[in-house]
Amino acid sequence: MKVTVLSGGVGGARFTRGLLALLAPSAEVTVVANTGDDLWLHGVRVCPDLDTLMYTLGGAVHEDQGWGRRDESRRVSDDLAAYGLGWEWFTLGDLDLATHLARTELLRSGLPLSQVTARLCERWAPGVTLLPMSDQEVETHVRLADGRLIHFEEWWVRHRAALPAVGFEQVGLASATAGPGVVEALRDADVVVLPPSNPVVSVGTILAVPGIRDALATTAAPVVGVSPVVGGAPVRGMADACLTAIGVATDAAAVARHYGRRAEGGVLDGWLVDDADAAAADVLRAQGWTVRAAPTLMTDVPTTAAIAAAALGLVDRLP
Ligand code: GDP
Ligand code: FO1
Ligand code: CA
Repeated sequence: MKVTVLSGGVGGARFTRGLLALLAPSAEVTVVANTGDDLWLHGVRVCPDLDTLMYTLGGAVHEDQGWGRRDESRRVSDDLAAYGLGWEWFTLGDLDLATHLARTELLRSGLPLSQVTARLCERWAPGVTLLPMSDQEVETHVRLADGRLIHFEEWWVRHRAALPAVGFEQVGLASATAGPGVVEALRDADVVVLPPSNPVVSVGTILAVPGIRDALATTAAPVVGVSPVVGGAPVRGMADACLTAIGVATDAAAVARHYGRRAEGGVLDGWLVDDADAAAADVLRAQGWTVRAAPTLMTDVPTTAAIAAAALGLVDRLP
């Protein structure tokens, strides 16, 4: 079975880990990763969601943080701070820095990000084909209510998304194309999954890359999603601030409508919500949606495998 997942960082990576536990070794899983969080720092290219996916699926992630490496240290970061360089609120760990140095060296040698990612994955063996959404640089910036435009990571990490935002701009999007293998991975999949990732700055950014939304709308594969909002709130992080910035309510039904049903020009065929949102499921079902309510808190790998099974199970319920 070929499954293609559109993923941000922590949520998408944890979901994919469960999906692999459910399907391996028979399935071929391709993950199309958001690269809108990416940035240049100290002259190295940092790709947060690609790295969270690679580390999580490669067994090296700092589990509690959800990003960066286990057994990390910060000697270099602290010493850079002594020079007054970098962002004191954004730590590049010593081991993590090796990944950024390797990636930057390979990029400087002329390899596109997709080939660089494949090369880094030779070490980590994530068990999936990990594809950047684009080989071109696309960086999410946040349009603040006061008119300023700041990089997503500054808004998210420094300000914890507390500065009122009125929108997001993917700088570089106009000249970006879908990365190698991405459209094929959507076209040739047996199922496409939108995991519990940030619907605005992760999945939304991927869908904004020219060619990707069309591939999703036209693929023969059923497309199922898992709500990243439970009981009217994000499970972790500040996706509510992202949804509010674009005028979408933070609830499981509103996020589904934001993605849209494929029969109405959207991207979803089925939607999995948490048991806490059974009422939202009823509302959507009454409007023709194929929806299921189940436990969706990814507390451990077996639980997440069951969530992945519930999501894939939506395919059997499609009209
Ligand atoms: P990020 O890049 O680290 O922000 O990770 P993602 O883009 O993958 O987004 C994480 C999103 O998934 C957040 O909006 C969370 O609310 C949601 N999420 C995280 N953990 C869970 C979970 O266990 N269950 C569900 N349903 N959603 C989750
Ligand atoms: N998140 C933080 O909250 N604090 C950090 O200092 C931090 C450093 C960092 C370094 C490399 C990297 O790949 C990710 C890092 N993150 C950090 C996570 C970052 O916020 C991610 O983009 C999240 O997934 C948010 O989208
Ligand atoms: Ca992210």
